[in-house]
Amino acid sequence: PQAINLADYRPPAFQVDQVDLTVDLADRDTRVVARLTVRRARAGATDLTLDGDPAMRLDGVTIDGEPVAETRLTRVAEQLTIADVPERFVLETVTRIDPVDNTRLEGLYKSGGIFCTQCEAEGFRNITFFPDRPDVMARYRVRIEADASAYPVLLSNGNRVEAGTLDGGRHFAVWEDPFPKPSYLFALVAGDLGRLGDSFTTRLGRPVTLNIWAARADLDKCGHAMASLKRAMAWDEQVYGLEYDLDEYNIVAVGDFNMGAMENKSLNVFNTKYVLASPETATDDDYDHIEGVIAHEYFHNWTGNRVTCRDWFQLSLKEGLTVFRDQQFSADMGSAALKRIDDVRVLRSHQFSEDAGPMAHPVRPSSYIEINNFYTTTVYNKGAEVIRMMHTLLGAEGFRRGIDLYFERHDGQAVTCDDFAAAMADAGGVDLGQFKLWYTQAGTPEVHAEGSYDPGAGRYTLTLTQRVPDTPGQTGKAPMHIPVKMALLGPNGQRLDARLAQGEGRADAEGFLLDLREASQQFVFEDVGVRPVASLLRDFSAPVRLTTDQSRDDKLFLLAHDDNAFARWEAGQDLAGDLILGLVADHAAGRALDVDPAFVQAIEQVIADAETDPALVAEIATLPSEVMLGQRMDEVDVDGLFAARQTVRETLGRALAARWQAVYDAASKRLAAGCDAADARQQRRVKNLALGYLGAAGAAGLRLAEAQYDAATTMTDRLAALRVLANADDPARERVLADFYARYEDQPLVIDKWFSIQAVSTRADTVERVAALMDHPAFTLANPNRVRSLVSAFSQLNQVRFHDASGQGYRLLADTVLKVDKLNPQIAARLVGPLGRWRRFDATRRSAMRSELERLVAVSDLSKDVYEIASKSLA
Ligand code: BAL
Ligand code: ZN
Repeated sequence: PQAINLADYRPPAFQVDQVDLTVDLADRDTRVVARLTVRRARAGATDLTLDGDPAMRLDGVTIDGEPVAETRLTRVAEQLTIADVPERFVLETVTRIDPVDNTRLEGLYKSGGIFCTQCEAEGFRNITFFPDRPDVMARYRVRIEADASAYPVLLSNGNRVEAGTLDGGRHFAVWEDPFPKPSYLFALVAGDLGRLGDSFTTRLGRPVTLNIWAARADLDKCGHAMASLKRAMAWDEQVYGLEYDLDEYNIVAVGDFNMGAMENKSLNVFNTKYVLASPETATDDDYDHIEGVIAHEYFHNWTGNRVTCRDWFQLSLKEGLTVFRDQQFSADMGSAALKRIDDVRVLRSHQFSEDAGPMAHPVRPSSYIEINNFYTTTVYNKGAEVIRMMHTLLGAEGFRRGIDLYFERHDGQAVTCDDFAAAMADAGGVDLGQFKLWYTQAGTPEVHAEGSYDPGAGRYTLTLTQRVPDTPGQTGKAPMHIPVKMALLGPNGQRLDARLAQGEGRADAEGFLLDLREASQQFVFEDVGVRPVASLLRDFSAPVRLTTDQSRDDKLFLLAHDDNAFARWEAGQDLAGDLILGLVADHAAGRALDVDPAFVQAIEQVIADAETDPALVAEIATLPSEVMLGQRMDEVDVDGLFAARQTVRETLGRALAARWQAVYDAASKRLAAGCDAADARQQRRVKNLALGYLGAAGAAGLRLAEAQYDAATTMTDRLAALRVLANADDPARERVLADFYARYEDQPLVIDKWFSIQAVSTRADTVERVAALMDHPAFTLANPNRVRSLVSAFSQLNQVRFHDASGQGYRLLADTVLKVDKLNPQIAARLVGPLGRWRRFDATRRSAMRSELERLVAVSDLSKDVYEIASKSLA
C-alpha cells in the first residue's frame, strides 16, 4: 500500500458546487443516482478523477445528458477517471450498492433494520463516485425512496422540503442542506424509529426542533442525551457566541457503529453507547460520557462543519479544538478539577503510550497509509492539549478573540492548522512561531525541574530543562515552547508573593505562568522569605512528563496542602508511583514488600476529608494503573507491577479498614437520606472506592460487595460490586455474573459491561475465560462495541493477564485481528496497538509479541489498515 504525504497536497482540479442525489433504498440493491454540478478549478485540467469503491457497480455515466463513451472511462482500484471533460458540466452517474453486505460500516449500511451512513473520513466513495476529499464543498439535495412500512422515517442533512407516497407501498422524502459541505458530512438514515422530540430557541430567537431517534423500546433512555444537547447549545452561545444555524437538529442512535458518534450536518449518527442511559442501565461515568459526546458533536457544527479541514492531515484542526471545547463544557457543567484529572488520566494512559511507541506521530501527521488509523489520541487528546496551551498563553479573552477572528476569516472554508494558529497569534498579539512545533514534533517532551533556595538572599531559583525524545522518523528535535503554571507555597500551604526577577513569564492570580523555551532555563524568584515548596505544572498546563528533585516529604506536603486540586492529586499519584516502583524493585530482588507507613498515613489523612470533598478524595485515593506505572519503567515488569500494586491496595484496605467502612457507611447513609443528583454521584464514587479497598482487604469486604450487588438500585452500584467480585476467588462470583447476564440479557450496552468486567478481571484464569467468552452466543465480531468490550478491554486495560508469559493473550489478539479484518478493517486495525508495544517488555514477551505481528503482516489479503499498524510496529 502507498503512503499519502502532506507535502504532496494539491488543491482539487475540479470543484463540485451542487450534488443532487436520489437514493432508492433496497437491502441488497440500492440504486444511487448522483447529479454533480462540476466546475474546473485548476487551469489546464482535462480529466476528472473521482473516488469510488471497487465493489460499486457503475450502471451509467452522462455529461450534460449525453452518455459518456466507455473509451473515456478508466476505472482503476478506487478511482474512476473521465477523460476530456468540459470547463463546466453536469455529471450524472448511476451506481448500485449492497448495504446489507457492508460489514465495514463505512458508507451506507444496515444496523438492526435501519439504513444509516458513515462517511468520515472516506465513506462517501462507497455510496457514489465523487471527489471524496474535504476541500470539495457542495450544496446537497437528497431524495430518499424506500418501503413505507419498513422505513417510515427518512432523514438526511438540512431541511425536509418535500415528502410523499409512491407506488408499490413506497414513499419518498427530499432534503436540502443550504450549507456547502464536504462529502464526509453527508448522512442518510431510513428506518422504523421512535422519536423523542424537544425544542430550543437560540439567543437570536430561532426556534430549533430537536429530535432523538432510536428504537422505540429505548426512547425512555434518551432524556439525558436531550438535556445534554440543550445545555451544549446554550453553553456554546454563552461562551463562544456560537448559535445553531438550521431549524432542525437530528440525532439517530444505532447499535453498530465504528466510532462514538458522527457530526454530520444537522443529522448526527450516534453509537447507542453515547445516547442511551437510565440509572438502572448506565453508570454515572456513562452519563458524563454521553453529555461530553453529545456536546462534542454539537460543537462540531462550528468547529468542523462551518469551518472544515483542507485535508485529512489537518484532522486536529477540528478534533483537537472540539475536544478542548467539550472538555471546557464538561468542566463548566460539573467540577473543573475532576474533569481535568480525568482528561489527564486518559491522555497519559493512552496518548503517552502512543507517543512512546511505533505509531508515534505529530498532532498534524505528515504521512499516512490509511487515514482511519489517524483518529488517534494524539490527534484528538494531545491536539486538545495544544489548543488548551494556546488558551493558557492568550488567556480566556485573548483566546475568544482568536476564535472570533478564525470564524471571521474562514467561515465556509476548508483550512489548515496554520490558519487557526495565525488567527490566534494575530488576535492575541503573540508569537506562536516556536509554539507551532507542537503540531509537527511527535513525542512527549520530558521536563526536569530542580529548585534551590538561598535563605540569606530570600531567593528561589528554579531550573527547568527539557528534552523531546526521538520518535520514528524524527530525531534531534528542537526545544518546544512549554507553558508551565506554578506557584511557591509556604509552610501552611499559602501561596507566597514572590517576584519573578529572571526568566520569561508572568504572575497571575494563581501564581506564575512561565514560558519554557530553551533546552535549559533558569527562573529566579526574589522576596521569598521562607523555604518554599514549588507546586509545578498546575492544572497540567502542558502535556509533558515532569520529573523533579522534590523529596518524598515535599510531595507529602503538596498532597496535604496544595491549593491546586490537580497538583494535589498529582502529588498523590507521584508518591504512589514512587512507592509501587520501589516495591517492584523489591519484588525483583526477592525482598519482602513493605509499604511505607508514611504513605498509608497520608491516605488516611486524605480520606478524613471524604465528607467535604468526596469525589476528589476518591480520585486521590485511586492508585495509578499498572499501564501508567509501566510507562515509568525502562522495561515493564508485568508481574512485579501487579504484585506491588496489589500489595499496596491490600495494605491500604486492611490498615484503614475501619476508615473505609466509616466512609462507606457515611456515604450510604447520605444516599439513603436522599441527596441531589450531583451529590449522590459523588457519594457513590467515594462509597465504591471504599468498597474496592474493603474487597481487597478480605472476606468481609466481599460479603459487603455481594450485599451491595443484590440491593443495588443503580448500575453504578451494581457494577462496582460486580467488579469487586469478578476479581475475587469467591463462591458468589459465578452467581452474580450469571445473575447480571440474566437480568440484562436484552440490553446490549449492559451486556457489553458484562463482557468487559470479565475481560479486566485480575484472576489468573482470565485469558482462558476471555477465549471462552469469544464463543459465547452473545458475542459477535460484527458489532464494534462487543469486540471492544471484550477484546480491547482485555488487551488494553488488563496488563497482567494480557501479557501472560504463555503468550496466549497475544495469540488470541492476533487471531481476533485476522477474523475482524475480514469484516471490518478499521476496527481490526484498532485492535493491533497493544502488540506494537513489544519493545517495552522482557525478551520472552517481546519475541512472542513480535511473532504475532509477523504472522499478521505475512497474511496476503490483509487490509491496508492492519498492514499499516502491524508493519510500522515491526519497523
Ligand atoms: N468526526 C468523527 C467523530 C468525532 O470526532 O466527532
Ligand atoms: Zn470530533
